[in-house]
Amino acid sequence: MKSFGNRIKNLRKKLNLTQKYLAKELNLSQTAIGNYEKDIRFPNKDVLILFSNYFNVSLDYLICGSEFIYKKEKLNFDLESVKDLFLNLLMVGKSNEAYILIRDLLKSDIKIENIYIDIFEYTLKEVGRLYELGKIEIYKEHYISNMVLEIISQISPKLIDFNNTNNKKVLGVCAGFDEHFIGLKLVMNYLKIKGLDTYFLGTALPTKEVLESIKFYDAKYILISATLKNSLPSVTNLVKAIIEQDKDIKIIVGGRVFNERENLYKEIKANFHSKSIKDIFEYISLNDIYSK
Ligand code: B12
Repeated sequence: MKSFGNRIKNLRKKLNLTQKYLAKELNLSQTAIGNYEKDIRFPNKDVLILFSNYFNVSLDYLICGSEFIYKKEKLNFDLESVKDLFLNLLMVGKSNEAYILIRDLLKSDIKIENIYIDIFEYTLKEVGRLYELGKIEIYKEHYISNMVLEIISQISPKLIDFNNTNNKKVLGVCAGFDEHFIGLKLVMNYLKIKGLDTYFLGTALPTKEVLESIKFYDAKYILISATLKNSLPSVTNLVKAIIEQDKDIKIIVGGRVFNERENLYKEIKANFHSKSIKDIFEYISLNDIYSK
């Protein structure tokens, strides 16, 4: 039978929380959480109640590992309806409610990676589509894009699991003066959830700085994003400079410019391109089986 420490650790991992984050939420020290999880110490009654309320599990389950795990009915969500609810809340300016919805989802069975793909990615793309069709005002597109970014950063402490990094270092940068960084940020955060060591460098970075950052962070992969058509020369030059400095690094390109022309990435000598966030992770995990 699993120990008390195992049960606490599993409950924490299920919510994608770090020990540090949980300690802060419960006003305990990170060392105390670590000691409970390793069964070095056993909590007193008050701390047991704290765990029981926080994870919504019975004391019976915590102490004896009994069958009846959840105290109250578990939160149940249907992703299809939730994604539209999230978008609609943002459409009418209710960002607090949208945030609370995501916080509740994090306590359900839905995986955080699905929240990224089915809710955040869906919302941003839908807003972009509606904007291009002239069906929503520019201020709404700006507001919603910014709120999604804010919600992503509010939940991001839960993403970092220091025990889960596999040391594949991945840099991400936008091409030239392209300010469309949301797509790349989404990709980078997803990779972070999957345990990769990510470094998001943002926009408008001179080539020399990108090259230095590759050495400094000892990057094995670099992701370059380009949305504007006139960003292509910058990506081409950057890819060339990177290959001259480091033949082993894998260069992955993406964004609208590459989505519109399937084999463009090969023409500029990058190793890989995909529109799908999951494919990018798969490529990195399996290393080069898709490339060339
Ligand atoms: C939001 C937005 C903005 C925001 C950007 C906010 C930000 N910080 O990112 C702001 C307001 C800054 C902006 C500015 C401009 N924009 Co704008 N913008 C958009 C809009 C509405 C949505 C883009 C978006 O966020 N999509 C959602 C994300 C999730 O999708 P994505 O970027 O494609 O990313 C996905 C994939 O492509 C992939 N991906 C992305 N990057 C990478 C990288 C790698 C390595 C990989 C593997 C994958 C990958 O993963 C993502 C996940 O799904 C689009 C319209 C649209 N439908 O796209 C116009 C659009 C891109 N913008 C456009 C234009 C013209 C501009 C401006 C010139 C407008 C102006 N006159 O000022 C400026 C340019 C500023 C600059 N120097 O870059 C045009 C581009 C036309 C073109 N092809 O050149 C578009 C298409 C609108 C249009 N039809 O006119 N914009």
